[in-house]
Amino acid sequence: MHFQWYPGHMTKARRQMQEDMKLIDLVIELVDARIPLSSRNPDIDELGRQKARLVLMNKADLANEGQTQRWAEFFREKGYFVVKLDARSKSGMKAISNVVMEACKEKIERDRKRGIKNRPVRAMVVGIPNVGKSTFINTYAGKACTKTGNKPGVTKGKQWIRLNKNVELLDTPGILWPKFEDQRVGLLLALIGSIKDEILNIDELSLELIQILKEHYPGVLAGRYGLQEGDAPEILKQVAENRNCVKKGSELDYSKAAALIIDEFRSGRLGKITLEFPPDPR
Ligand SMILES: Nc1nc2c(ncn2[C@@H]2O[C@H](COP(=O)(O)OP(=O)(O)OP(=O)(O)O)[C@@H](O)[C@H]2O)c(=O)[nH]1
Ligand SMILES: [Mg+2]
Repeated sequence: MHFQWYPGHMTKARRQMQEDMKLIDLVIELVDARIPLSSRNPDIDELGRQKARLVLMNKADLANEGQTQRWAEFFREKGYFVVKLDARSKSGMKAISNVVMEACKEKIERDRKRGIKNRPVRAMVVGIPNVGKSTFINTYAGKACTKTGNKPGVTKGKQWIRLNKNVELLDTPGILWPKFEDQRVGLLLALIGSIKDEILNIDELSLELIQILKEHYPGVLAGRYGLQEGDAPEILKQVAENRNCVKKGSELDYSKAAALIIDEFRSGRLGKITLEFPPDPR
């Protein structure tokens, strides 16, 4: 399967982000907890160097908890602050405020030594499309937030959202395009729904998903669809049979079965499933 993307957007977004970086202390990077590496654009490390870094493992409600834990440790070892998150839920937000202050401790200390008091930390949210940036900003900022408007002396036209007395957020999140010279990365992005389904071969995609499920989550497919976990095409056939996916003339409709499995994975109906695993032995 071959995936493609739109490099024109990439250059523009990157330039914009480079400018925005000059205004902030902290990069809040959202990744998808189901594919924590494939859902990040590694350029952010270059763009955000010398900034405090917070990785939010979003959609953690859909990911395997043990794997999310292991990924969190993976990122922490690399020097990022990490919070697991369901951006739709308000409950994780208090923890984030604390971690933001912790991540920006050095900046706050620097300010203090220079006699600057109570200058809010400025942060920017970044991440690939559909990772939950807008949801996060809405939940975190809530209704109580006030746009602080243009700040004279900073950059014209920048809107800041005042989260509380300590933190201001740039109100437009930075979009990072995923990188997929690596076809495996493209595949994983397609499975979580970050690439338009129209350009994908849904049957092939479902076979890849079945393969991962069979290997890392044995019994999940058997339990959900009442089948024997043989080879992937055989599993797809059984799903088509058991879920009555048929075309006119009672021929099996593999594409319908494929779409069904992928949809049930994406919506969490197959359970909490991580598709990518941290590099060290499990
Ligand atoms: N299950 C789950 N769904 C989430 C979570 N966060 C966001 N979503 C859903 O993911 C979808 C995309 O969320 P957005 O906030 O629009 O993502 P975005 O990063 O702003 O996307 P773009 O603006 O396209 O770059 C929406 O349907 C959200 O409801 C989460 O933590 N868990
Ligand atoms: Mg958005």
